[in-house]
Amino acid sequence: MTPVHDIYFRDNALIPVWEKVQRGERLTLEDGLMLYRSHDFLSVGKMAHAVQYAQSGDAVYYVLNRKVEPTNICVLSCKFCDFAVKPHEPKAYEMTIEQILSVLTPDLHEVHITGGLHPDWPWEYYVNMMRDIKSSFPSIDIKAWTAVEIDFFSKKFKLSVEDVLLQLKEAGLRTMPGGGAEVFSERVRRKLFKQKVGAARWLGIHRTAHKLGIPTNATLLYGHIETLEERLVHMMKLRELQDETAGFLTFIPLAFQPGATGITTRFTSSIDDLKTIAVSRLMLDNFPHIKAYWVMLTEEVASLALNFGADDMDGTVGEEHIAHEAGAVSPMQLAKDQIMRLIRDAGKIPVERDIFYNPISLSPAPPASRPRRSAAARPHRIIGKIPFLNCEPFYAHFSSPRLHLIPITPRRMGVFLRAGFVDAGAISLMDYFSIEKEFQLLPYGIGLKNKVGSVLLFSRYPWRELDGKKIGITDDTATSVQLLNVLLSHKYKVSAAFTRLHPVERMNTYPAYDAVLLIGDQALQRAKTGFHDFQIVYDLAEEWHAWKGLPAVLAVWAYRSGENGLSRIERNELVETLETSLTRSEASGFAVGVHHGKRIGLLPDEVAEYLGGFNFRFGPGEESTMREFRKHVELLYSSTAPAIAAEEKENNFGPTSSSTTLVP
Ligand code: V47
Repeated sequence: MTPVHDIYFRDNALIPVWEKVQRGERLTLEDGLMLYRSHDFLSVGKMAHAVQYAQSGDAVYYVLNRKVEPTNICVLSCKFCDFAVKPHEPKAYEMTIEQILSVLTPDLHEVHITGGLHPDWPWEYYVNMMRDIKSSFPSIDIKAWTAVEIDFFSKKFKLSVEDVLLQLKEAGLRTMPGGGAEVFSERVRRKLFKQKVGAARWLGIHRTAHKLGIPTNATLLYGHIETLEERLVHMMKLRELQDETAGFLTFIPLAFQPGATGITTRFTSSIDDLKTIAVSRLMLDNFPHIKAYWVMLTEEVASLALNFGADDMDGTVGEEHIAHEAGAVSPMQLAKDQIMRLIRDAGKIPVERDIFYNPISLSPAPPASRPRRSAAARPHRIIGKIPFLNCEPFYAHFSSPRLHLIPITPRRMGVFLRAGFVDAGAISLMDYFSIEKEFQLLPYGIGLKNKVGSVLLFSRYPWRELDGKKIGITDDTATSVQLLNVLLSHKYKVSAAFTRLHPVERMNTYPAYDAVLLIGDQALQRAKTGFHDFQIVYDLAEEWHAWKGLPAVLAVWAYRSGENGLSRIERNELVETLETSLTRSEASGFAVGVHHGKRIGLLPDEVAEYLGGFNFRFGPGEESTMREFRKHVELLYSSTAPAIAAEEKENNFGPTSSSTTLVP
């Protein structure tokens, strides 16, 4: 897939909007209207696709999931809803927890639970449901309860929203779906769903969830009586909350299925569907993902949407009732193979994910029926893309028909390279040490000249007082953890207990720790916003540099060699692509990172200063560091082999790994 940087506009009025997007400037309501009203809808799609490509490369995410609607009995009577019924109606149903468990299977990674607001069920039913699912199916993560349901629980059971969420979280809830938002317009609410929560309450509940470490999704129900302005105001309200909390994972435009409501008799047009995907990708510049929900869009439009800004296909779903009661023409469920086919048809790479969008497996190969090709003629090579600002210069102008970019966190890169899912990438130095026999180095990587604020230890104590203390460590990369380990053990001669931070815990305030190690974007964000209880901030690159007189090295570029590895032509193509991207990024004064910087709250000057502090091209200094660092790590390994082995074991594909204690 070629990135769309140059667009030939048929509607010149779009050009200033495109220039704004390229400069990383935020779009206004008027810009949104211009995008919606333009006749040049293919250019709007190309703009959105370029933004999507810059964020998620060629990846399109799907999850093996099952939708469960425990009941259709609902105390509300929203005019647009064909799903809800009253208890006496023949179609009314209620599922017991046993019935819910009976539709789940261990191969799933997510269950999506939402349904009617039942008048009689007790609070224990909901909490026990979470607990029983988690204990019966540890590999299934739970996405459950819309803000409307949380509001209902809070009022009915006289608990604060915070208590409701905390009890559900404690019982196993991981994320919340985005339903119930409808359109944030009082006018529409009064007409179609006047008993339901309004914008302020919906947003307030999601804000609370985010603060408690529960990421959530957001939806927009469009294609009924709302105006384009109302759709855009809705997006802008979500964007505002996302600026504050960064807790939204994905945005899902839901195409209204007319059913028998009489509100409208028409399904939304495919053009409106694709425009809404594209406009939301462009307006919601701080949302990581946009979902093409095939259940409401149909398979065909969902597949098209993957070239109009969407990078998320939801999942296999199982049974779905809300849209199908309203006449949705899509199948009730999609098999994994069919989802992968729809993604490949769009020219993208299917990436199976867990509930937090961590990749579980990649399927780059063409369908099995195709004849085998030699390694040299492989149609795809997968290049891992570390989704941190400090790696942006490698990918900002990455353009190659055969080299496909897939975002992979540093922590998973080693695993994916080892498993053969990925052919090359910037890999954590520690991971490289464990796979170096099958991989070759390229003269690129992430080296830190001195102090750049990319690997930070936020501490309540000075170095020497950290002896015996508890340190929460990033689950992002092994190298920064071992760098900390080396500094503690060999420079300061102290020993602390490391506990891996749970991914959800990252949003919290970490009261249980004496110090916390964060890297990359997270370290940057925390350094900027401040971390109340951690008064001291140590920059580990600065510490290493002051100690050794050498740059710190976090990651190295490596590619698979040997029989299944990159051919010489492919290797050269990769080097050329990286070199071009780096050169252009440097020449632009690292303007390439502005967009990414914006997403994590950095100004353009701060981005340029930050990126200017790295060595992306490696020379003798980095090589010396690699040798020196290896010596220190070998010394650590020889004294702490069992603890490190435990960490390696945890480095698997599981959905949510529990924390492991490492003793340096
Ligand atoms: O809130 C109800 C909508 C939502 C109709 O978070 C209808 O990953 C279309 O929120 N036509 C529930 N939509 C579904 C939902 C959802 C779906 C998939 C993924 C996620 C996620 C969330 O469905 C309701 C309402 O807005 N809805 N009736 C209808 N006739």
